[in-house]
Amino acid sequence: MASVEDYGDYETAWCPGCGDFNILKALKAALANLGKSPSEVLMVSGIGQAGKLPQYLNCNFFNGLHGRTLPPATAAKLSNHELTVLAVAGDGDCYGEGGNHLIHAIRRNPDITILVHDNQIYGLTKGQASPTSERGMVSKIQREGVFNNPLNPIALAISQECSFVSRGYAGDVQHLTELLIKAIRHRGLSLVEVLQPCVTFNKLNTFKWYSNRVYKMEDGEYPLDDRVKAFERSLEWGDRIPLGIFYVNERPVLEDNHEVLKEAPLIRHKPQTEKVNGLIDGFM
Ligand SMILES: Cc1ncc(C[n+]2csc(CCOP(=O)(O)OP(=O)(O)O)c2C)c(N)n1
Repeated sequence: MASVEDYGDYETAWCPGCGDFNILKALKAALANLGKSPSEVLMVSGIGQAGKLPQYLNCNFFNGLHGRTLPPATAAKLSNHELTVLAVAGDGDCYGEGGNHLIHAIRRNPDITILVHDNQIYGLTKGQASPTSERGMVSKIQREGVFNNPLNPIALAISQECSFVSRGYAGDVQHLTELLIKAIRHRGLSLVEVLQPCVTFNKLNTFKWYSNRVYKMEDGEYPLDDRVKAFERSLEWGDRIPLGIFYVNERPVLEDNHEVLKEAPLIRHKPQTEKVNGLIDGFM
């Protein structure tokens, strides 16, 4: 049995009041609820305030380059598919620098969960607009307001038949915990997009702004494998912002396609030195 305490309680470098605290809280609660012990869990992150999250959890973690969260997470899952692998990223990290990796991870469908702290700003580098910043939002750099269209990550993920697509809110820990439990349990790539107010640099999308808009969709409002219905719902943004599971698409996961992984995780296979040397000799 695992408990929230097993995941530790560390001092953080986040600003007081940051939405990240509640995401950490929800994640610990979800992992404990699933009975996952820290040794069974691997967190992978890139760079950013969101990317620091694994450093505040007592479990295995790998901290890589900005935007490169998904490739090492996928590689780790293929090396030891018995691990519960979570990739943690900010909106800049996952949708900007790492946007290309997101698209290809969706195609490959490894059994990992992507947890995106979407504060609609680059937090660590002090408040430049990100791919999800609203048009017209004034930032320290975009003095006349953002010109570009924001990315809709939920619509993007559904359009590419991502295996599990959901949205939570850092202002509702209970709901986010439930979402994370379902996402981690789901076999296949699970996107958990979390609306996460940045209290220091995003003065537009505040806790109050979100709390006045978000509402929870009920599971079963429409069949969750109905891509067109899910897509319609994903376009809802403004006065009302839906939270919950948008789309579930059961499809083969990356690990299942590799014969060699059926015997045992790669890390338990004996090195086949002779065979490898033979292959190398063949190229000489
Ligand atoms: C390739 C690369 N580009 C830019 C940077 C500079 N950089 C570090 S963190 C960051 C922004 C992080 O924003 P986000 O991913 O949204 O996470 P947050 O800090 O808001 O949680 C940037 C631009 C970098 N380290 N590497």
